[in-house]
Amino acid sequence: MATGAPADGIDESELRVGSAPSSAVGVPAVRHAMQMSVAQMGVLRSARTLLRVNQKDGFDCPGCAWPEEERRHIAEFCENGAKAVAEEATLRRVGPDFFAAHSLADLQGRDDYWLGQQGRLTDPMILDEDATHYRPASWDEALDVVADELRALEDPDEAVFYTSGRTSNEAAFLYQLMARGLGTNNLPDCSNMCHESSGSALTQTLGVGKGTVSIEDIHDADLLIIAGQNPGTNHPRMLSALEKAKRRGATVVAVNPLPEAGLKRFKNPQTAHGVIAGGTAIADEFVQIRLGGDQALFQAIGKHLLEIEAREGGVVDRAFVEAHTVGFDDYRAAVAAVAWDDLEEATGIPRDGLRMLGERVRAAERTIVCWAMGLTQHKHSVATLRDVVNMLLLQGNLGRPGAGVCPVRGHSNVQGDRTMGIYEKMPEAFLATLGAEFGFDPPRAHGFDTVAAIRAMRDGAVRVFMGMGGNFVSAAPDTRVTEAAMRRTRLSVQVSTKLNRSHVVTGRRAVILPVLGRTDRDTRGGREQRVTVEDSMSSVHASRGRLRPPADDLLSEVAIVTRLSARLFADRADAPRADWEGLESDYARVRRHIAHVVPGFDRFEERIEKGRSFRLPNGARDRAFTTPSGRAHFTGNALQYPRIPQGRLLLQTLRSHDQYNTTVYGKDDRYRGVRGGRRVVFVHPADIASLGLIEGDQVDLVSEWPGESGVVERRAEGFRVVAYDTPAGNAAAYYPETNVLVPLDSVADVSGTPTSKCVIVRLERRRSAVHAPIVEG
Ligand SMILES: Nc1nc2c(c(=O)[nH]1)N[C@H]1C(S)=C(S)[C@@H](COP(=O)(O)OP(=O)(O)OC[C@H]3O[C@@H](n4cnc5c(=O)[nH]c(N)nc54)[C@H](O)[C@@H]3O)O[C@H]1N2
Ligand SMILES: Nc1nc2c(c(=O)[nH]1)N[C@H]1C(S)=C(S)[C@@H](COP(=O)(O)OP(=O)(O)OC[C@H]3O[C@@H](n4cnc5c(=O)[nH]c(N)nc54)[C@H](O)[C@@H]3O)O[C@H]1N2
Ligand SMILES: [Mo]
Repeated sequence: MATGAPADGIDESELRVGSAPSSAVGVPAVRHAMQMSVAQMGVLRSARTLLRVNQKDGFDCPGCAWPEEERRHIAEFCENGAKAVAEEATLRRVGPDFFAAHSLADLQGRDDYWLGQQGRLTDPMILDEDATHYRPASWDEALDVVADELRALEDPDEAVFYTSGRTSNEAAFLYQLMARGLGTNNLPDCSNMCHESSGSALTQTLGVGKGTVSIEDIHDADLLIIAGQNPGTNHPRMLSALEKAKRRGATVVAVNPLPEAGLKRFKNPQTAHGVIAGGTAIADEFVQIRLGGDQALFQAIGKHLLEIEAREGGVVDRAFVEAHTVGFDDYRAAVAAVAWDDLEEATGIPRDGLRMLGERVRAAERTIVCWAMGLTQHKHSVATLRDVVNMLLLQGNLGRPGAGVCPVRGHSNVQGDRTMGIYEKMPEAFLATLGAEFGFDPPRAHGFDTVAAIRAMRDGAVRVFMGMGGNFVSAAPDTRVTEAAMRRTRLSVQVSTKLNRSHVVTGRRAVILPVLGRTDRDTRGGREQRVTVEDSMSSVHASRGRLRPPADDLLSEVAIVTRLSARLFADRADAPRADWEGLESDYARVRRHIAHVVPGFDRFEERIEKGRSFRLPNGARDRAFTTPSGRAHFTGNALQYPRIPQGRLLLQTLRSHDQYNTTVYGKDDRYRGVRGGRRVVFVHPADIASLGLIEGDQVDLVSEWPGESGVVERRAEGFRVVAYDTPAGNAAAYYPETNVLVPLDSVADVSGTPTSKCVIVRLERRRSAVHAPIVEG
């Protein structure tokens, strides 16, 4: 039985490595986006579709969660947003014929790229026990199979309801209601693997687990620190905002082990300036930090500021600290105790450089720190982010214009899903209100997050796994363990737009429920419905799909959940009471319930009319901190950073320019100079030499993790070594091919996020290695 991303039979003979470009976006980006769009959906549909992205009364881009600018370009458009749209709006189809032609064994041998390229799912499909093929089913049969299995559970905690972050607010709200109606809080989500560390750190210190800045704040900041984020690929529209800030005089500092193209120079395809001239150099300073060195970096800045404060004063915003914070002394003691030698060792940056950065921060009037996965996917991520907050609090850089924290979210509605209650430990106030609204008693015991869910599945404690979108088996860590865990369930159910590995590595039985996507027209109860989403800056707005759906009787996520709920709860006295049919035929009725249950959504329907949006309350933004003390919390954190054993490398797993998480659009990574392959590992030239390798060698990546009875090894096979500008000792390779290396037990303290940016590996040269040269002259 095939396990893990299949390595054998993958042909990467076309792999070539050249030099990385010195700028991002520009005209080539538009050309690449158009090529892919036209290949997937033809010329007319491409034009019609791309003009609707992020326009008022259009649909929300399924790409990322970066907010729209107030004055929108005709096409509020970016290359990777266009690719995400094309991927969904494709004219290719996966229906009963496809499944008849491809056995499960055949599909298991394919990689994520091939699976994703096959097109949109059109029909409910069932995989019976021991069957070799999926078979088509009616909606009623498919939903009955799921409902029957859920009703047969002895204990509702034997079910797990996963959510990926594209799900609309309306669907997410009903989905969590269904899980809690059944009696479980087992609601893991992609956020557990993503920004959970941000949520944990910000809730503790600021009282709200979200960012505090608006897009205007970005424009108005005079110092922007972009740490652990690759916006040129993953949030390209953010570059326009950074460009605007720079035109107003802002300084941008990029903190990253890799010199990412988008951070170096940005050519805005929407301004003549960007196309004709050389574009804007985005980062004024590039701080090439060692993997996991960020806590040290922010401590160093804080230490510098406090040393100057002690000598000359005038650095710390005393009035703010006095009136709005607690814990200042703890923080001061912690950074006083840390040695400059350790800060240098952890960051790889000499103390002069650290102090110069401290001077930049000291001189700035308004500072914002933006971050993404480079800061959240480490063992000490929560402590790192607490130290980000500490640094900002010193100068009162919270709750005033042009200043604050900006965790840049991934999936387009991941933040909204959490607001709607997709969380294994929602607070009592939410649960009580939910119970009152629907006349039932929601469970209070905390549920499983993603890693806990995998453990429970592995141990045979879960009988039904349901995924509302996403690709659980590929996105989760420790692929072999996760796949075996999935196979122990009795039934796995995927609500999906496209085929992926979670449809072919399944429970004993499996159901595929195909679903409408963000771009598809959604007609229910005789009228066109819209849904809502929340962006990275807590702004909520409507999204309405316009395209003809891939199949006529495709259901929406909302309809799938209401129909399942009706089946689950019709004859149960202790279940939530709702008019399931009515909710399906009019999503405004779902929004009315949301308005009653979720704080900040009063007059919901009215506030999203005519393309309007509204921002959710955020105490920290107004210095009304919603912590128990009513103040922001400084914290004293011991310095942590990864130690790399002799002869080993520290590996980060990251995204190429040609993928959306586990959806691989193509095998190029233009901004890093890679073409035609993904099984590459980026290594510092000195490490290549000291490990006795040469560039182009084929190696296995072997991770080492201390288990109960000695070191446990995990292996990802057949990667070509590429010399790259990364700190010595640090390496990088693509996700999800490398998820097989991330041990399930290697998680961040407090948040439980898998440490995808911090895996100790050794490189083992393959004996039957391929030696064809890959480097272009
Ligand atoms: N086109 C496209 N857009 C996307 C996605 C996609 O896959 N494709 N995914 C979406 C999702 S869900 C998310 S969460 C976001 C992800 O957005 P990113 O977080 O930008 O994604 P990654 O590719 O994981 O990149 C991590 C970045 O952090 C750097 N880094 C790694 N470790 C460290 C460290 O220890 N310190 C510092 N300072 N930097 C470090 C890496 O070099 C890299 O530049 O993007 C979203 N948008
Ligand atoms: N090693 C490593 N692992 C990681 C990461 C990393 O950086 N390194 N990053 C982590 C992060 S940040 C995240 S967010 C997770 C992502 O984890 P997931 O969100 O689970 O994965 P995706 O690849 O985004 O899911 C793609 C699938 O979602 C389905 N889909 C797309 N649109 C829709 C829709 O509108 N509705 C429904 N119902 N389904 C839809 C399609 O079937 C598609 O195949 O992965 C995590 N895993
Ligand atoms: Mo994410």
